[in-house]
Amino acid sequence: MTKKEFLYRRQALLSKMAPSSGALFFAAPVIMRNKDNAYPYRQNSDFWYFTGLNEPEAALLLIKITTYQDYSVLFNRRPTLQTKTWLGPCLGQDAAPSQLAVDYSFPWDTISNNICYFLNGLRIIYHAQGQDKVSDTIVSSILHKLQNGLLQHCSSPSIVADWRPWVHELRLIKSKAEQGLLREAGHISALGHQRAIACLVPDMYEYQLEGEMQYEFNKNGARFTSYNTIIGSGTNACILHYNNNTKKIKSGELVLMDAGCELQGYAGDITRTIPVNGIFSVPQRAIYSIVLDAINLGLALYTPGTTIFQVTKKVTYMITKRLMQLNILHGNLETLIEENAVHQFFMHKLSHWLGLDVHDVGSYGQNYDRVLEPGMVLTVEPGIYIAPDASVPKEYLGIGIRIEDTILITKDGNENLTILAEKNITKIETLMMNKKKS
Ligand SMILES: [Mn+2]
Repeated sequence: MTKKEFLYRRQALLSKMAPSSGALFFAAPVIMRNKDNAYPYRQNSDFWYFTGLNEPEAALLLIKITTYQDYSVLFNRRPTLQTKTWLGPCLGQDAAPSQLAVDYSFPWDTISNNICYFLNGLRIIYHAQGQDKVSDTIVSSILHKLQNGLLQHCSSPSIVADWRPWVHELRLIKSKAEQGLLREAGHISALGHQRAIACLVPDMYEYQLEGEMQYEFNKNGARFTSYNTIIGSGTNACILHYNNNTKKIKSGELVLMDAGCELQGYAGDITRTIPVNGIFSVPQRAIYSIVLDAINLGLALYTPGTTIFQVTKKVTYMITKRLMQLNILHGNLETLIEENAVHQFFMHKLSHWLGLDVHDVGSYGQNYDRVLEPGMVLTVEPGIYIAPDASVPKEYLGIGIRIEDTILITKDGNENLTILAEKNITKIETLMMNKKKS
């Protein structure tokens, strides 16, 4: 991501801000896993979007004086011998202006005192309240100081507003550079799924398959996954957010694998469901075919000008009809549609935005009627989950299948960013069979 792109993003936000205002963005805090041992650090997506700085204890302040006059201030870690020894090098104040294209940089430990002077006299402060305690505390203590005249000759902004609606609208439309990273994240995620198919054998544990994916992501330059990998074999596939990944994978089962890598902050998101012994059984194949036809319908229908609502409606109609043919749903088709009867087997949304967050920000509109535009990136992920105790013909009990791709809306349709991960029945069976031979 170039400096120019970060400057462009800040300008896009500044153009929305009122004159005499400031917007504050905070780095994510370090989160402890146990005692003095932290979780791997993940930057706050909005802070990352405007700075590209992957350090905790940092804040960006954008100030708009007038339409023609604005500047930026970064507060970041002070490079001391102590931090250098224990944490390694950090960007520091000297390098920040040239590296991150900010006008000023001050040590993080001075934020409470210094920031007052920048906010003094402004009318509005934009802040995302409730994201984390540290930033809320800093902002409220600054406002308290200013409002109560604790600093002489200083006056406080009288309005606290939220920058999220603007910023999240900006993040929804992906630039060329972002599209490139999402394409690459999709590609590497697909390589992970390819490896999983190549490694899958009966009697391995779900977490071992997870490890194979992780290895492939790492090998291709992505250090982390973009969310907790789901490897659900057998009936675990029916648990939507299953991620214990501790069960032994058995021959005859399906294994649902929902995994994606994170590349420079951008998420991959793919789900595939594979027969462990290499061949879909008749009931597995019957359900799989419905989900496969559903995703293919979704992939064909997503174009600019349509909405997630419209596409979901057509996909749901098709799934309902097909579940009736299998005697899983019965009654009158139109009534079943009206009652959304399919919801008991397909209980999540067909699509979500994807970007710096796996469930990315940006308004879906009322009832998902946001009109799709080129540059939007979203998933297509129909699923059918038949709980072990559902009232359906018994051969279908415990089958859980989801197939998920990520697409970029283009000028005349969409580009499938995860097409490399195989989902066609014959091709999956061939891949599994050739593996046995070799
Ligand atoms: Mn997803």
